[in-house]
Amino acid sequence: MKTQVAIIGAGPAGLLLGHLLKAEGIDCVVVERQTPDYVLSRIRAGVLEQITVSLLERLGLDGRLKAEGLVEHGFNLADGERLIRIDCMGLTGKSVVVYGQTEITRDLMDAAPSRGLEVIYGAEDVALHGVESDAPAITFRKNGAERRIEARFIAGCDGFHGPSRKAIPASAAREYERVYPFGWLGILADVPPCHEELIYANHERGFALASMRSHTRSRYYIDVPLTERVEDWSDERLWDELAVRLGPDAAANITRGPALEKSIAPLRSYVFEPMRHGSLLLCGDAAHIVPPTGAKGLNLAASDVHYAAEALRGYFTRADNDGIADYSAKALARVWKCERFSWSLTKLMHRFPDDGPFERAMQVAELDYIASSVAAQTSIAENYVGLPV
Ligand code: RFL
Ligand code: PHB
Repeated sequence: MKTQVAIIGAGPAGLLLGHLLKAEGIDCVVVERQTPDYVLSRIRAGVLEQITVSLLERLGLDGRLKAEGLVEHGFNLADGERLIRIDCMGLTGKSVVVYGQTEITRDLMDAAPSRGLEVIYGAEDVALHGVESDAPAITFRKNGAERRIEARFIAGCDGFHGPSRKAIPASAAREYERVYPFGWLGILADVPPCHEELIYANHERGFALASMRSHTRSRYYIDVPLTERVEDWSDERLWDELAVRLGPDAAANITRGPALEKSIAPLRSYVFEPMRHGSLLLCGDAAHIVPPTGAKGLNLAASDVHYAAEALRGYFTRADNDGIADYSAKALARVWKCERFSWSLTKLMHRFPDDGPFERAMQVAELDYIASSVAAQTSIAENYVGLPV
């Protein structure tokens, strides 16, 4: 089989790229290891920047997002009993939208057949070939049969553990990594949110986040040591901990309910350079990971895909190779700024096991400064709603 772009991974990055290319008349195929149900069962991001919303809008796939997404004009940083509101709309004129990654993926998946986007699920042992040539290929097994797709480009949208990044020789690459000494334990429940806006809390017992998916579905997180196991956290224990960490006002409004999902995700900062090698372009978590504190992972995947789609459009419709040549530098410039923001918000809002009184004093001083400075709040708001693409 031959196509113009072979896309590995049907997460948000792969599906968005597939739809954008199809909309430009560029031939592509998406190859995914898992089943559609498995992909949809992963509970992840919830906060969308304008770039992510506008890509769905451009594709005409924003119907449900417009109807069901919650527009958030601000969010809150809690420190003990103090709540610092970051008025994103007032400070930047922009907002974010709460709409689950699961729902975006579902919308993109559901629209694929009618847009002629072929997605091959259940592809085993996907391997990349000839990425340094102008005629790369991918091979895989599906229902026991060997398959091969020849393409002009491969888009590696296969997340942090996929094979794409590994197809780039170490001698041509550089990795940057920071692993954090805790993970986030998340709970999803069909209960109304405790607050109309998100609350990120730094409490002496640790971090907590109150988020949501709708007026009737809440998503909460606390940070836990990496040695912790989900089985040790009954719903009741987790609700008790959230009530303490989020502070008395939020606690008074928490509605408890049985967990629809509960899981622990490790926190990591990671960047792989370059994001293009020969005919292989990396997009999303395949090239970088941010700790979830800034709500940037999915949105960075969207901005990568935007740059990649532009570059591929230039190549196929105008025989212009400049976009492909510039893709890595352009994407990485934005990636590093989002890495910085996610890292700094993580440092500000978590109690690290090695931190002493000095580090805590620095957090308090920074939170005091943020509480009293419009400039500091504007800087946070500008990053949170999304830097320009
Ligand atoms: P994905 O979503 O991991 O999709 C990659 C796809 O590739 C497939 N794959 C393969 N396919 C074929 N062959 C192979 N060998 C393959 N190996 C893997 C996988 O099955 C999968 O379907 O990466 P993508 O598309 O780059 O999307 C990135 C986002 O998923 C991620 O950055 C966000 O979820 C991060 N994130 C958040 N981002 C935000 O923007 N806002 C948030 O509020 C937010 N909250 C979060 C988050 C991530 C979290 N976790 C669990 C890591 C909260 C959490 C808890
Ligand atoms: C979520 O709702 O899952 C969520 C929201 C904000 C974050 C991370 C995760 O920073």
